[in-house]
Amino acid sequence: MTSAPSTDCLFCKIVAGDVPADVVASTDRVIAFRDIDPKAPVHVLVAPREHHGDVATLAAADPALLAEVVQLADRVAGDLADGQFRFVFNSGPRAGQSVFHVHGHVLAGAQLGWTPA
Ligand code: DGP
Repeated sequence: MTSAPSTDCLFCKIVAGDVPADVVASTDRVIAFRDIDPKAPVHVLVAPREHHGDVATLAAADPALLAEVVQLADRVAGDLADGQFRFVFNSGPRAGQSVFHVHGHVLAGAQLGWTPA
């Protein structure tokens, strides 16, 4: 998938500031904002500013950028919770992906269950 900004992409619009979001942390290349429909006391989405469709595509195109995404997730979990967190990438509609701009879900702030299916 392309890394060009997509006019149809919700998260490209959040990166551009065209759609409001509660941004909790950011770097030159990565942004972290609260999920609109939280599933845990801390539920933050961490995404590269560049458009890549899913995590495997990002890993192939720019592994250093994927590492930056993980590093910002760790920082968010330390800043907003106790540093312990689950980091989930849904990849494909059957796995639950609904926004096709790669993002990891930081879930933290509680004892988490393990019932994905
Ligand atoms: P996924 O289903 O893994 O692609 O995750 C997409 C997440 O994006 C989902 O948990 C809900 C969240 N989301 C959808 N629309 C918006 C929005 O406009 N703002 C924010 N902050 N989150 C959104």
